[in-house]
Amino acid sequence: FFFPPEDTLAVIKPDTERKEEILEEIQARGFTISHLKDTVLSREMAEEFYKEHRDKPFFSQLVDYMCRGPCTMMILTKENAVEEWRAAMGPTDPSEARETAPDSLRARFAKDVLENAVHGSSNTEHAHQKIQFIFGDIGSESEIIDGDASPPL
Ligand code: DGI
Repeated sequence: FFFPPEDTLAVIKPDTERKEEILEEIQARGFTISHLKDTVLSREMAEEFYKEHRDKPFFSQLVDYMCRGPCTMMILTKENAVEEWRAAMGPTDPSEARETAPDSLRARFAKDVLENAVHGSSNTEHAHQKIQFIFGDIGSESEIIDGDASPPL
């Protein structure tokens, strides 16, 4: 199969030890780090970022964790990046990751199911949304502009 290059949003979550090793791993696995910035999320931003989980029992813990310190926000680019970054991270819970995907980043670097070191978008639609949310206009730089469009009267 041929996969065109695509972008995904990846995050190294607060208090992740061995961040440098994770950055090296990302490159060793063939991802290009197209953009990178460290951001401390406000509570409001963390709530928006994880709004899909608003009704989960762990939501407030998750928000606390995500705004506890700087997150390293990245746009990763690679063929099939969304799926490949999910595979590189491994399962949400590191105890499961150590069983089923011992080479994955969560198997190696996550503390527990909540403090699991890394985030990655689960599909291309989320990837576009979250890249826009975190990086703003950078996320739309490859959008095709309709040159024939006339301004509304
Ligand atoms: O896409 P993932 O990050 O692998 O997993 P997800 O979208 O289901 O959950 C988002 C985050 O919420 C996850 O990275 C850590 C946290 N989380 C998920 N399931 C649990 C959890 N936290 C706790 N405390 N307990 C859970 O069962």
